[in-house]
Amino acid sequence: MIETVKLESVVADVLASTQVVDIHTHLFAPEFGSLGLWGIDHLLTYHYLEAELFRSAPIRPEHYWPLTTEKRADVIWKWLFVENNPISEATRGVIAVLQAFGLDTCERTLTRYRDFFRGQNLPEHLTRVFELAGIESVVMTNDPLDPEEAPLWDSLKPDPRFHAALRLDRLLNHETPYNSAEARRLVETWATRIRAVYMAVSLPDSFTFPAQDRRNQLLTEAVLPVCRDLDIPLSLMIGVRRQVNPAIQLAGDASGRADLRSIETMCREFPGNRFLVSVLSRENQHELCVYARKFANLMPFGCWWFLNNPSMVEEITRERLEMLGTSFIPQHSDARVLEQIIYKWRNTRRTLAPVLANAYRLLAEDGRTIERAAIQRDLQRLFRTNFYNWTSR
Ligand code: RAT
Ligand code: ZN
Repeated sequence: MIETVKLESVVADVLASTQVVDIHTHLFAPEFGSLGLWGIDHLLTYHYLEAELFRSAPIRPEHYWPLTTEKRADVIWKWLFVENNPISEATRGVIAVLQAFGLDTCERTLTRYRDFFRGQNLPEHLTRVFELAGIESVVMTNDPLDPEEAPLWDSLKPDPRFHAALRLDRLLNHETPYNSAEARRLVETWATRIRAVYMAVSLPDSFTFPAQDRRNQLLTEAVLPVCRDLDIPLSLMIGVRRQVNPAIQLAGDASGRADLRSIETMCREFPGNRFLVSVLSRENQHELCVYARKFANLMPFGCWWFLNNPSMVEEITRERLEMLGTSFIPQHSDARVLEQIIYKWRNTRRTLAPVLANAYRLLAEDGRTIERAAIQRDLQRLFRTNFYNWTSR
């Protein structure tokens, strides 16, 4: 039995030793070569930091984009790390990564950091990064219509620590020549070929289902039947408003509240399908939990993108624990640059330890004896087996 005052340190300890599955990232296995980003220049030119740059530096987007990646990284370091204190979540993350490698975090220029990353051998570095992050495996984002990525699959077999996920944004959100039968063949061939653990699409806040549009038709006639036949979930990431400010490129997307009655309809009308769902708007979080209580084929996951900040993660996870127990997946990293998994998972553990400990404290106060083994079982479920049970049935 654990004394109440020790709960938080026991939870933190169990969390630290739980090897998580990172169920949504934009990372690539090393076999994909230059598609996989790592190192200081990519860490600094992450679009979360680019959005912050234009608020703190006297540089306009049209003068930033023509620069090389190294020059962009120099500008970001100067304005967000030297001229200002890096206290935002995304900037602090870079500091945490440097510290994890034992580097001085106060350099005025990037020379030493560049030397360090240039000196790393990728396979060993990758293993070290996974260890530092406490990660067992990650899920990539694999777009069958990406002209750079698709041909690579002809000749490669990814490192088994990287699972594939078939991303359908181009197919479902862009104009493409595929009719339903062709789309069905495309997703079936690709999901099988890359052994996709799920299919995924990001959707605008205006997404409605059912509706008389091409996206609905392809979902109903191609994507959902193939997911059901292959027995894999469909991941819906809802609430992104793409390119509200195109001048800042990838950093120019925003969020909006969606009507989650679409989720209700899909879960009810397609009981043979499973849905992983993440919503980008804070205002949609509670109703997502309500729908998850109604439909066992709905798995809420992650605190996505603008929600991956301690204040939001704390609030959303507390609500999910209260409403769903351990039947959800608390977080994914959305990392685009390898080393980001170090800080993103460190922050997740740091934020969630007190939230989980508080749930156990309340339970202890209400009369249940809390054992370490029971905490271990819960955390395994939250961070690993909810995902495995949903994807490898
Ligand atoms: O969080 C991000 O990096 C976004 O740009 C998106 O990639 C988002 O996560 C997505 O998968 O659409
Ligand atoms: Zn993403």
